[in-house]
Amino acid sequence: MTKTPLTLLGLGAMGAALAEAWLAADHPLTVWNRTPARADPFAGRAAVAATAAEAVAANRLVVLCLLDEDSIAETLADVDLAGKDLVNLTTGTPARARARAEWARERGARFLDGGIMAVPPMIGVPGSGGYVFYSGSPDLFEEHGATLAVPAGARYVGEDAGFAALHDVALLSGMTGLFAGVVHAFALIREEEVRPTSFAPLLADWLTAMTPFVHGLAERLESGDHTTGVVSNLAMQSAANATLVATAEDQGVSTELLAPYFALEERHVAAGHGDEDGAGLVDRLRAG
Ligand code: FVH
Repeated sequence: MTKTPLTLLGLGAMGAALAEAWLAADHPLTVWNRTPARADPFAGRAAVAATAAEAVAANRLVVLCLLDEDSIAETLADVDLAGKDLVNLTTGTPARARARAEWARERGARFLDGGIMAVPPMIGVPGSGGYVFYSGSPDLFEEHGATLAVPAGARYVGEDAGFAALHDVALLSGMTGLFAGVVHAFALIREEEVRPTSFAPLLADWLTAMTPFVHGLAERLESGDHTTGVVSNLAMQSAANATLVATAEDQGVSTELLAPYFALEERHVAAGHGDEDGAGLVDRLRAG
């Protein structure tokens, strides 16, 4: 079967991993990188373009994996995009993705934005769990979905070009809260005779056991009823906050990672919503 040829702009850690995956699947590939030496490992296996314009001209399907939005603007400033299918895998905000989609449309290109939920070693590895959120032109995704799914699973989340970034950033934000809790937990045991490697499986198992609460919370958000089905309500949770704070202080650990969440929780309880759970906090957070 003929494999779709494509162009990849950006051969950083992620770009290089993407390039290897497409080459392994026998897709004819044209690559370009601002610093030419980074393209050296691909010479002879991919066409190495001297300029971004030359790389874009080579194929209809053009994938970008650059550092940030400024690098896209710099790279594509004077490049002819008419008739191109532009796929942006550079991490950015939903607003930037929507603006870039409009910018591409004005230049005669179809546009798809992507949010990569993987790190480079997961790329091109079946079963790694890595995937990419895509949003934007449904026609582009329909036509090139199979090619885009070569490095990692492809999940289309809607025609609004901002949705891929929205999903990406929402998942990363959830992960950030998890990281904060993990850092605090290890800080508590740090000066004690508890080995971090013995504690780690306990923490990982506990977090895994707790994670399914997101489903009940989501159901309450959709129904608008924030109390039905609540197992451990905010009144109970916030009553335990004092114990968590006192333990942190006794252990010589700053409460700076816990304090903002506790403040939000206690504000919501004080407003008379102690019988709710995190679903109520979601709406309070939005209300400011
Ligand atoms: N690596 C990761 O774990 C994450 C996983 C999730 C998704 N991210 C995003 O992927 C984008 C690229 O990330 P990366 O890991 O490839 O990043 P670097 O290795 O730092 O490579 C950056 C490339 O961008 C080029 N570049 C930077 N500035 C410019 C510019 N002004 N004009 C043109 N190109 C530019 C850089 O070129 P060079 O420094 O070699 O010349 C690299 O090719 C990113 O959005 C992550 O958030 C990765």
